[in-house]
Amino acid sequence: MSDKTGIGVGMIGYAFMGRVHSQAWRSVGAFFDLPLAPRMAVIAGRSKEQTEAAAAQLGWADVETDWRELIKRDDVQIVDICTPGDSHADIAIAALQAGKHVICEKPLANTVAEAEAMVRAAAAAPGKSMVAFNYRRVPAIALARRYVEEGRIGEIRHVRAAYLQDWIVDPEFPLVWRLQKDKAGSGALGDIGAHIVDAAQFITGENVVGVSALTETFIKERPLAAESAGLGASRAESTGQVTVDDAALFIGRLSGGGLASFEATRFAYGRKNAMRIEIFGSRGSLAFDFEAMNELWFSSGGGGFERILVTEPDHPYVGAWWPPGHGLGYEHTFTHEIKDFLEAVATGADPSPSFADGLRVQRVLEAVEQSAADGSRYTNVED
Ligand code: SOE
Repeated sequence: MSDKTGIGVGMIGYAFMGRVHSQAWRSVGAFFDLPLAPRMAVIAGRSKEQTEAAAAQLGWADVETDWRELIKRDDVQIVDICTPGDSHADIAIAALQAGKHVICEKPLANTVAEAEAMVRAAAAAPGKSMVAFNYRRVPAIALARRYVEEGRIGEIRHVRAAYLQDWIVDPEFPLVWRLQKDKAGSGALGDIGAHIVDAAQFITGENVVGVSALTETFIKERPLAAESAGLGASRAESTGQVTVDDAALFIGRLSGGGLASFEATRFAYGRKNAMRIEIFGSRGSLAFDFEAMNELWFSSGGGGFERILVTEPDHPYVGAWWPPGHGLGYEHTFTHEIKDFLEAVATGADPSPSFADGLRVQRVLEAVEQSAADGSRYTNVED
């Protein structure tokens, strides 16, 4: 008989993030020795039929079609928010005020104002809260953080970060919610740019304190997704305006005096999920590419970079899984963040990254949008 204390989980959303979070809730207890045993009590979605199918496929015991009913339930102590950003604030604040613990997908919110309200609610609530920047839990990125903390990199001079995808290069790709500002808040900037801003701040321990930015929307009109096009809609009626950025490029200063460059684009044809970061310091450098996520490259200056295969038992999180050399994947990073969240809930510690960390990222995103909008630092090159 397990002596673990059970804790009920209610998840809202069942698309990509819902599926990968479900994998984390299912697997965490099998690989990590935790004081709490999560029970996958209920999943919520608007469509009863689709939510019931998701519950059966993903392992949830019950369903709700209104998130407000989910957060009222006595069998839910943790609320896991896997919805588009336009609902993060409403759900998280209501769940915290109902005394629940909350883990919320990134970006924390669609605006700084929403993120500030979430931080206030978290500070006033008994429950614990975390924003799900899962790349902090890639063993190689956690090892990079360790190297910086150990002083192996020295003073940070440069951060070069890029998050390159190509899933919307086809102009016929439909106008999904991620391409609509009212739902997503922004485009590549908030979706994948948020990850590299957080990763840069996490690894270096410093903040981005100022930016100068360019954004662009390459394809400005797209076909509406079939269900929203309407029967018999003509081509003209069945398209919609893209209201977010397709790409955001920005440079910035770091709180320690270094310089940073960031690229977030969904038009890097051939790059599928290339989240890359390089840290150049006064004593050493680091390089990481998620498309080779079990490797970290380190240089202490002399003979260039050495490859570290981050699969040793003393590397962050790795010891819970497989023998050296067998490697981990994208889904393991979510199991790691759920493990850390459950440990924090069990011990009363504050989970990291906190909602305040999420607000810090939101402030950078807002500064990028302001800079790109007024173009104040952009100088035309005369012919
Ligand atoms: C974008 O398509 C996306 O799903 C992001 O929303 C996730 O945060 C990232 O981990 C993978 O790509």
